[in-house]
Amino acid sequence: MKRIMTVQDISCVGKCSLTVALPIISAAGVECGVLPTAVLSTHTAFPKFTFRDLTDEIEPISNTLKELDIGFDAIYTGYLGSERQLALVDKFFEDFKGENTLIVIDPVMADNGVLYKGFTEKFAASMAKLCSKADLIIPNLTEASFMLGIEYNPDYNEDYVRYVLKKLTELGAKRAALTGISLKNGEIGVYYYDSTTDSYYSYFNEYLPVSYHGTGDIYASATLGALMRGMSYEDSLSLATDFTLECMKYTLADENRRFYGVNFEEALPFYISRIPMPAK
Ligand code: PXL
Repeated sequence: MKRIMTVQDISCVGKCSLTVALPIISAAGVECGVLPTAVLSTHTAFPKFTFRDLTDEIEPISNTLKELDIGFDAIYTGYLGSERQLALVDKFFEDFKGENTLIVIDPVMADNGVLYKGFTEKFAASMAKLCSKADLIIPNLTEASFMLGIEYNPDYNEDYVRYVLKKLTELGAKRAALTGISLKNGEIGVYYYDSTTDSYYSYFNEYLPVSYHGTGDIYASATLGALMRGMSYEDSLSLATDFTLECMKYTLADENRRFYGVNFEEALPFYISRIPMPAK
């Protein structure tokens, strides 16, 4: 069985970061180690929240795992809260990157043209540097724009999306997938570029005129789970697109839905049904 390590915060309530990565990656049949970078009462879209930084724990935890000779088939990072954390995660990559260890970075920091609370353009530039180490990065167009230091352009066309993807891989990441891309009315999905083969791939599904928190984390977790189960990059990204849509449909159908996250739990059987089963 594959084992991965995911490095991101844990928000006690809010359905994002570790509270979605752990169940989704486990549902894929992959052991999910967790390195919590901070504990928050909720994610930062709530009107108030506590924030306990755990940066000082990262090094002792990684040193001890290293001494125990514990390795990982992938390292997946999500929401990281400071430049110091980026530096420690960089060191974590160096310490744990084996020949076949996949590095997947979701550079969580912005959406709809604006940075989330607490993030700066300087942080975005440092995140871009970390992304140079990745086998796959999964930003949205806002995050990609901040990392490239270009203006966010919501009126994009296909040529522009391809240009951004190429620029992202020129930062050093082998592959880049842009999420939330819509080139036709009524459709939304992913556009992907693999610099190792100089090839593009895109996949779209139904656009729903709603926006829910945490779907980026769900998307990245579902992609990683599928990749670890031997699915191709293209198939993993497509499955994550379909799964995220299912999560949103279950949420819309629930008259008691929470305002802060999606009903991903109800869509897990759909996700599992599309993952190749292991041999016994
Ligand atoms: O979903 C991304 C995310 C993760 N973790 C925390 C957040 C956010 C987005 O706002 O606040 C703490």
